[in-house]
Formats: sequence, C-alpha cells, structure tokens
Amino acid sequence: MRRGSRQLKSILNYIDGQFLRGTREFPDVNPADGTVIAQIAEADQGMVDHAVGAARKALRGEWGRMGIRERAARLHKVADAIEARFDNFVAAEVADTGKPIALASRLDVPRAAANFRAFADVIKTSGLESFQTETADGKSALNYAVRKPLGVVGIITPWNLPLLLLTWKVAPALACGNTVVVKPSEETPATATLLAEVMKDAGIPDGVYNVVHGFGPNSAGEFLTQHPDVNAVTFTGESQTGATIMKAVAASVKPVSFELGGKNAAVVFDDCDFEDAVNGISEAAFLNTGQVCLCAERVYVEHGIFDKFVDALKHKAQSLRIGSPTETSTDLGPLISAQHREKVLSYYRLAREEGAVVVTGGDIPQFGDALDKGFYVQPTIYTGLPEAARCVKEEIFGPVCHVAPFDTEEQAIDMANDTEYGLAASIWTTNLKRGHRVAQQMNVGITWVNCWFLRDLRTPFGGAGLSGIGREGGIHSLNFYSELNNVCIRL
Ligand code: NAD
Ligand code: 6OH
Repeated sequence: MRRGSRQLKSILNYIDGQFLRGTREFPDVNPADGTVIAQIAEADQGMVDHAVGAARKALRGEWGRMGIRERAARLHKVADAIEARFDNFVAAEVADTGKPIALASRLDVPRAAANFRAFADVIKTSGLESFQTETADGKSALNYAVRKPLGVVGIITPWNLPLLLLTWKVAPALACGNTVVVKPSEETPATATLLAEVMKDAGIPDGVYNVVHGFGPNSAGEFLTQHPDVNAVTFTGESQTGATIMKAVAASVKPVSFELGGKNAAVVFDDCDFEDAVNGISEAAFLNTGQVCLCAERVYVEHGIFDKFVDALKHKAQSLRIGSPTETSTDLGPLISAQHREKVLSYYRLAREEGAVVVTGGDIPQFGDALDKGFYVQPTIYTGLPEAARCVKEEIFGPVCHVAPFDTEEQAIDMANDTEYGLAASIWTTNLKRGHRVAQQMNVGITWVNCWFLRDLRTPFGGAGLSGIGREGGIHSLNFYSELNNVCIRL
C-alpha cells in the first residue's frame, strides 16, 4: 500500500470462530459510485473443507448437546445483538447493495432480527403429530415423530436482500440444531461477516456459524455444494444457478430447498381502490430498484381503467427520487453492478425492438456528479407488447414493468398464469369474493390481495415451476431443516 493511499478494509471468512484471510482477494464495489470499498478474502477448497469440518465438529460439542430452550434463548440474543448494532448493519448493507438507507432501515435489518426471533419462537412452540394405530389383532400401536438436525447445512444466498435472505435460512437451520456454512453473494459479503461478530457476542459456539466468501463456479459456492460432508443445501438465487446446484448435489442425494426467480403478475380490477392499487403496483415494480424476486414485472389492468391507471402509474414512477443511497429521502438506488445494469439495459433495448410503447424511463439518469459512475437506470413502464414477447416472459430484475389490458376475469387469470415461473402474484379488487376466487387460481406459491410483500414469517414461502422447490417459513422451515424419525411403539 502506497503511503497516503487509503487502507482498504478486508472482509474476512469466519471459520471455527476465527476470522481468516484467503489465498486471494477480490474487490467489493459500491454500486452507487463504482468505488472499491473493501477487499474480500476468497476461500479456496482447503478453507471450505476447514469450514465444513468445523461445522461437523460443532455438532458433537456444546451446540449438539444444547436443549431447545437454550438454543432459542441464544437466537434471541443474536436478534438483540443485531439490534444493538443496527446502524453498523444498515451502513454495511447500504454500501454493498446501493439500496436506500430508508429501505435498509425499515426492511432488511429489522427483518434479520425478526427472522431469529420468529424461528426461536416456532421451535419452542411447535409440536409434532402422533397417531394411535389400530392393529389387526385388536391391539394398537402409538406413532410419534422426533426432530433431529440434518447436520451441516450449506447456505448460498444472492445480493438483492443479502442479510434478510441469509438470516431467513440461518435462523431456522440453527433453531433445528444444525450447524451452517454460508456462502454469501460475492457482490454483497459485508453483513454475513458482520453477523459472525454478532454470533460470537451472542454466545453461539465456534463452528456453528461459518462464512466462506467467493464466487460460484470453481470457487467457494461450487466447493460447498459439491462437498461430500454437507448434509443439505439451501439456495436463493437465479433459476439457472439452482439447476446447476441441483446437478452438483444429485450424486449424493442431498435435500435441497430452492427459492429462485420470478416473473410475477399483478392483476388490477376496475373495482380496485384506485389510489391504493397505483401505490401498491409502484412499490411492487420499483422497490429495491426492482431487484426483489417478488417484484411485479407483468401488470394486467381491466380495460375500463387501463388508460387512467397507466397515466397514474407513470406519474408515480416519475415522482420517485433516484439518488444517493445514503440520503434519507432517496426512493431508488442503483442496480447492483455494471454487469447487471448491462443486462437490464439490454432488455430496455429489446423492449423497443419488440415494439413496446415507452410510457416512461427506458434509459440511464444523468446526475452531473459522482453518481454518474454508479449503476443507475430509470424506472421504466412499457405497454403494447404481445404476451409472447421476451420482455414479458423473461425475468429482467430491474425497475421495470409491462402493463397490458384485459377484458374478463378468466382472461386475466390465463394471462397471469402463462409463465414458466410461479413465485408470487397480487390481486387488486374491493370485491372480496373475487379476491378469493382469483387468488386461489394463481399457479404460484404466494398470492397477495390488495397488498404486496406483506410477510408473516409463519406462512409457507416459495415457488412453483422455475421459481423453486419446497417451502420455507414457520413449520415448513422446521420440516426442511430437520430429519424426522418416526417412532412406532406396540402397545
Ligand atoms: P445467482 O444465482 O447469480 O447467485 C446466487 C448465489 O449463488 C451467489 O452467492 C453466487 O455466488 C452463487 N452461485 C452462483 N453459481 C453457483 C454455482 N455454480 N454453485 C454454487 N453457487 C453458485 O443470483 P443473484 O444474481 O445473486 O440473485 C438474483 C436472482 O435471485 C434473481 O433471479 C432473483 O429472482 C433470485 N431471488 C429469488 C428469491 C426467492 O425467494 N425466490 C429471493 C431473492 C432472489
Ligand atoms: C426475494 O427477493 C425476496 C424474498 C423474500 C423472502 O424470502 C422473505 O422471506 O420475505
């Protein structure tokens, strides 16, 4: 390091209670201005082996012997410790992702603490069913199941909601008595390492929570999913990556839980509460700069209110403040990386080629300052595309939606379901019967009526089709993160 140049922070691996450098480093870039904010220590195969070995050893130590009440108490301590370092977590998440500070403060960091509290409570209060079985000789048997940890769980997470999605898996895995090795996204490593400090403070024994940094192919991600001593893999990310991981785990028949991509529909009926629907769809299309798997990229609006709705949504989009993530008034930050911006812009170009009408946006905003080096795009609304257009079929993962009209409820349901994905849908109507009727016909894992991304952590969460395998949330998470052993006793 030259004298006078700024000493960059290192983001380290965390293995068996130790913060460790790797053999190589790679840069952590702030998407708001393209500056390098830290160096990330990449874990090689040997370090992943070390992490998995430490996690296995910890299963036989204090953690393995700990009862549910004590485990739950420690998870509450983790939540307390996250809250105690709230500002550190917010700052790290904002610098890594470019998301607005207001969003990280109201969504990402509170949800991280809530994830630990929710699963601490679920594991304490949930029971398992038992059956008294009548046998042919007129006697009976009693069946009941016990929960055991799976063992070492490999957790691989994306960059859009880094801490929220990581803790959504770490908390139930630990609640069930497992140990974990997590591989956060190479784009957003900071909060996983910060969480390691919190784990130490909260009395989580060494080896229970381990972090390895790196990329996917031929790096820490692949080393983890191919590791013979990992008992299960849980992954959130792109559908294509899910397919690759599935191949990697197939040989050893490991359980997997996959939360993958989406091309989610919103259906707006002419009897909706108009203002609520406009605000709701704006949030569903543009929150986190459209980088939420649940975002609505396809909006279907009933004919009678179509023009008025498109106009109101345009004004709403144009009123969003795009800017520095550290300004409290900012609504929209940048996309995660130059590469991802290029992908989103390629869809903006494709939409025009496919014949879209650009209602608003479609370009890069100009700031006239350092933010011009950031990875910003304008929030964008299209109309006029045929349903078969690639922009209507493929996940873009940016602040963009296509709005199309429909005439009948049946037609709206058909259009909403015409996708290979099946993650989420939202329905906007004041007709209660219609809300239920349409919601139940959506081929997805999660349907919201008159709301979007409103979460109760006890409910099943996951997707159909290309959107994933399995459900997490409440008891569903416990069932994935534990092995059930049914005990049958002849009475
Ligand atoms: P991604 O699939 O590119 O990466 C996710 C993680 O997988 C990263 O940590 C990456 O390093 C790792 N990875 C990549 N290739 C790998 C390999 N071959 N083996 C092991 N690990 C590998 O996803 P992303 O771009 O980080 O995130 C955006 C995507 O995630 C979008 O498609 C979005 O819809 C999806 N997503 C889904 C949900 C959900 O709950 N369904 C939630 C958030 C994001
Ligand atoms: C995807 O980007 C958002 C996923 C959200 C959750 O997994 C959740 O539990 O709210």
